[in-house]
Amino acid sequence: MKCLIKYLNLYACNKIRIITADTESKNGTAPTENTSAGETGVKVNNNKNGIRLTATAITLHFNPGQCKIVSSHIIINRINIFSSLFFKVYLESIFVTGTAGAGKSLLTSKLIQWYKDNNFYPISLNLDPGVLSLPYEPDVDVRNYIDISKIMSEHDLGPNGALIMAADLIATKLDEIQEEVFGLNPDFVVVDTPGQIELFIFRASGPYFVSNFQSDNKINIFTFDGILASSSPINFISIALIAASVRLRLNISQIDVMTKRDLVIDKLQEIVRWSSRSYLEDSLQSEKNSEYSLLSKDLLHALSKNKLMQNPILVSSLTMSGMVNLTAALSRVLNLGEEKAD
Ligand SMILES: Nc1nc2c(ncn2[C@@H]2O[C@H](COP(=O)(O)OP(=O)(O)OP(=O)(O)O)[C@@H](O)[C@H]2O)c(=O)[nH]1
Ligand SMILES: [Mg+2]
Repeated sequence: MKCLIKYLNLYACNKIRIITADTESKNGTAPTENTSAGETGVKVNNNKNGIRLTATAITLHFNPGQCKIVSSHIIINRINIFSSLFFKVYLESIFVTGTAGAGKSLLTSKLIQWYKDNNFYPISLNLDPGVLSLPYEPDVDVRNYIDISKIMSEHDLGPNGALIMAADLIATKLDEIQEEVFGLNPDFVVVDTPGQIELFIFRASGPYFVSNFQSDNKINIFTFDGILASSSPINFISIALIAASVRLRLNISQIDVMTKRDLVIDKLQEIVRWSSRSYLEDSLQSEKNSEYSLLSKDLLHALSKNKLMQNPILVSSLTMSGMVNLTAALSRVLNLGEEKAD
């Protein structure tokens, strides 16, 4: 065992050095030997996958003239003994989908934060080639492989054409992205998907990526935009229809989430009541437009009959309310470990 730990220590230190060098050269701050110092420590932990080593690297950069530390950073990497010995990678993936502006990216960042706070090692993967700014720093970023402005100029396309082409190209970058994810060896990866849901879900590339991404477990969180979904029962049913289409297209386990809980506090009671089918049907009945009302009731009936209707978990990425319910539901599907109490 001692020998094994010694070998893994070396393996972990080497791996962390590669990650440090990579991060620094990407940031354009690769220091020379005499202006930097670092230390790597390795700790042994037990988890459900067996023994896991946590390697922590602390790097310091000096300004030699002023004898001053100009920057420092800590890199943590977890290495599973099983993955290093048998090359079996234990990886669980959480895809975050939903209509434009529903809150996918903010939820991705808060999920990463929540899991880090609870001693997991999650990483974020941004799959939106067109996004300009994100509320988190992605660990793996599709924009490093697909450049929208280059596509526009090289193929003489407008922004929409370039986005369609970029969405189609995502599948061709699967191997490189997968390798980058494996290189970080996370407990799980949270995947933030493109805003234009029709480009990701209804074209071939997105479902291809999801089904061919190598992972022990996969789940999709479908986000209902809380403001749109709560504005009327008909809107709620319309978004539930999109959620059902996504479930059929991706063909993996799905949890439905209603975002922006903090912005619909005054409607919470009503939304919760919609989880009762008969109450929702009564609410649809009282809609002014009787044609829409009838159609919505038929759709609700079809969704319920085929078990395609879920009660979405209400979550606020701003206040974090509902996050425990969401992570507990994820735990049940992914078996990530003990659930935390509220
Ligand atoms: N108050 C509040 N605002 C939220 C919440 N979730 C998202 N937002 C806001 O809603 C807007 C859209 O959020 P994003 O996370 O960018 O949504 P998205 O689905 O990633 O958007 P696209 O990728 O462009 O489709 C931002 O201004 C967020 O700050 C929430 O739970 N509460
Ligand atoms: Mg986004």
